[in-house]
Amino acid sequence: MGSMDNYMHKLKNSNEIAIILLLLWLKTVMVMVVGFNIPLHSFLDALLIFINPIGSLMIAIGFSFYFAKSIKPLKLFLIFVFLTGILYADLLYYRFYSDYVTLPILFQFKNVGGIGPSTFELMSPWDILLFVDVIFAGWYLKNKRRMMSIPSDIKVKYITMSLLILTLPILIGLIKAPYLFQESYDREQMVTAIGPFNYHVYDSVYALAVHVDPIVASKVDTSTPLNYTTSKKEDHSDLFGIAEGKNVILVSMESTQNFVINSKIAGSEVTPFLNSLVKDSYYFNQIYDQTAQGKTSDSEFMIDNGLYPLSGGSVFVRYPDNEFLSMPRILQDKGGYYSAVFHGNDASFWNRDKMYDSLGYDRFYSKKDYEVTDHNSINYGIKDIPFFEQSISYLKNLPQPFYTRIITLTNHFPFLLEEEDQYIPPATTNVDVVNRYVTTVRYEDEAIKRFFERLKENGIYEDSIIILYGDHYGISKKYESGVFDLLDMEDSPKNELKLQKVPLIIHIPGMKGKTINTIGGEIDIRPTILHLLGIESNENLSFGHNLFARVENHPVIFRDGEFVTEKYFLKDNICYSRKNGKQTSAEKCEPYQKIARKELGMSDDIIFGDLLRLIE
Ligand code: GP9
Ligand code: MN
Repeated sequence: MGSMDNYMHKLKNSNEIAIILLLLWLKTVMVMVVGFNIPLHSFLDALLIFINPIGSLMIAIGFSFYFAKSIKPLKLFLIFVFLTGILYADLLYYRFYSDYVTLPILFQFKNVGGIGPSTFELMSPWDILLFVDVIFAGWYLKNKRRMMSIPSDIKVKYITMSLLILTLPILIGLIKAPYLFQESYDREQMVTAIGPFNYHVYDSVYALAVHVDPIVASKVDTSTPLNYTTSKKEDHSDLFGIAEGKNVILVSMESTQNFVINSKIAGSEVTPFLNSLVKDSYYFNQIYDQTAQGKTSDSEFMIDNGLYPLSGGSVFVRYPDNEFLSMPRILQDKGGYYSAVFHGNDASFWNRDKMYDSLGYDRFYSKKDYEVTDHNSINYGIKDIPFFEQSISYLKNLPQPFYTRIITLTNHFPFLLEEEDQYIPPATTNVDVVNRYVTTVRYEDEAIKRFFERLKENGIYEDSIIILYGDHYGISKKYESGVFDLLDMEDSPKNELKLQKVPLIIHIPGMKGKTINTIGGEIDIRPTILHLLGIESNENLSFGHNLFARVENHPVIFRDGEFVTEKYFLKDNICYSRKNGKQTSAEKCEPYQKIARKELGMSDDIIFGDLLRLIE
């Protein structure tokens, strides 16, 4: 009779576990399918999504009894709330970035303020559905005060079973994507295969483990990337050395996408100045945003170093103590250049103050160097017009030749601007963010126009080359429908790729303009500048290519392992023809995927292992 009783109790106990597990499983699957929009291309995809949360949820729920004699209802409830919280945080982050949170990004929130005030905007009334069962679970568990003991043998069996269930989707995931772990930067693929909870565990272990690398790295580790980068095929163009000894002024145009160039809103140009400038400049109209979670700082990192950004977090925040063969160093070394950065935000944002030291900058003009008032600032800080005005007074006194980067700020999400600063009215799509975006881009355009005027007035223009580029997308996927509406384009993979383009304008006073449709990315900006300055660049450990003679068929690689070439592009792990935007056979993309894996892997090794310190 006693053992029957015991059995009944155990069954009852497992009921609580089963109910909590069921609720969490349902929510996770819902979030994956509805929230993350994970594409279900095959039966395997569906199977994976259904089974991959079970093992990790079981293990987590088990913490309600592993260290006690019986299930602790309060602990069980707290675990339930905690996991629901993680799911919701993932969902909010995904809504804005179309990406998954990584451990490093959590640490960099202290530098970047997270998604801050915009978080509220990302919430939806439907989200309440994620929380209704919390009340039910609380009520249900509250009435379960007396829990029976769970003997150790049951615990062992529970853990063993959980681990087996955990392994199953990983094995299936590996069958589906054999490079799952080598391509762990493809977070979409990871989360689809192993589920959000396993992914967080993997990501945390990975982020902590890579810190060990520099200790074991030695000179031999540098040979692979060194051989690879020095054997890059690079053709010279007749522009080599055309700007030798000139000042270099790079203007980072915050969140500026290529589609704004030459587009009109109700008859008014969004970028009248840039539209006229591209006629007198080398305008590259097929340049893709390659940044990842480090946003602006990732674009800065690529331009100064010719290395890829990290998959998780910003190099500025994670590896500021590394040694770098940066642009300021090369230019100082080969041309006696003075180097400076101008940016109106706090010096510590993106850890810039620290990183600029490591990159070898002579001077960083940050917020404290500007006169910033309530009236002349908005959103992240000083508005672009007063920012450029005040920057000029510093710029004109710099020792020449100089290498400077000027980072604008006003055209930043959520694109706020007082009416008096709006040169065109907002657009009229059904997405407010997009409607405001055109007004802040137009303001930025005005600021750049005035900046050019000041450069001329102060005699800097003639002796300089000016390179303007969009740092990354401004309109995230969540709001993209507004852009499609604005441009009267249909939402398709090919058009999504189009929106990933950022403008790159290289203005050399006195040179005739040309629109160049070579494909490229931000990583190619550095070798292109070096080429114009007449500096051989392929001996430097960098992955970019000179855009004036970029080797055909070399992929423009994105941080998630996807890419674009002249003929093909890979999106959501589907291979498309670039010409007609139609799906094509996976084999067409495979050789490029291999190059992407190789380059991203080598670039990561250089950063994780701090390999540049080992090069003479
Ligand atoms: C902040 C500015 C914007 O200083 O660089 O940062 P972002 O969010 O675009 O990376
Ligand atoms: Mn930015």
